[in-house]
Amino acid sequence: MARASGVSTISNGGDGVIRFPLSPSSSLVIQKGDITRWFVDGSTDAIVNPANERMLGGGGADGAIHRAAGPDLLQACYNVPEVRPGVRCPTGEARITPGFNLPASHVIHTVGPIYNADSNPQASLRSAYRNCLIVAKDNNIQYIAFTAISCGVYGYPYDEAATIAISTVKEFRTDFKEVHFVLFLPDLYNEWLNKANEVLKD
Ligand code: AR6
Repeated sequence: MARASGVSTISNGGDGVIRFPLSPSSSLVIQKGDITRWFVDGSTDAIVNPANERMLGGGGADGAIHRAAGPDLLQACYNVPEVRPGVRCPTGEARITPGFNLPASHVIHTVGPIYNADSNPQASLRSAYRNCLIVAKDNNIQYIAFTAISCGVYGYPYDEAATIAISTVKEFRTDFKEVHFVLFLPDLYNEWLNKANEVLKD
């Protein structure tokens, strides 16, 4: 099992589940796995969907989340008003819907930057994480789980994405009981653990 070092961590004995304290009342949890199966209490928990601006499903995690949530999620997405033709959620923003058949109670949809097409991918990625956390707070979410936004189809380099993801979560260190990263790929999981050790050491 991967081991974190450098900051105080607790493993709960699960498969690669590593916990980093963010504050006396809040933890960052990094784990391997499938985000569609993640939940904590089914009422104050949310998973983050790395969507596209249309917000009507797609491939990658977005496709998996829609399949697991069922057709009501697509209907709820249609009901999110367009801000301009074909755009329900501009890059860097976030929208919330129920989770329907998912074990988690809510889905927060966000759109990360397409790394090679965005004029400032760092700012857009930070904005995506930040707006998810703001929307979560506004909806009394206590537990939130992210994938690695933009690190699949959208081509964001893992190293830079991990630094932005973890440093943005750190800004909200007292606002949630737990912030999770549920990572499918071993390379991403290892990158996130390394960066959590670096970014959370002071
Ligand atoms: N659980 C956890 N992580 C997953 C899962 C899963 N079930 N499935 C994929 N990942 P991506 P993006 C990881 O491509 O780069 C869609 O078509 C995956 O390994 O889902 O933001 C949307 O509709 C990767 O590390 O999102 C958009 O058009 C991470 O999730 C576009 O892709 C994100 O990869 C968004 O691209």
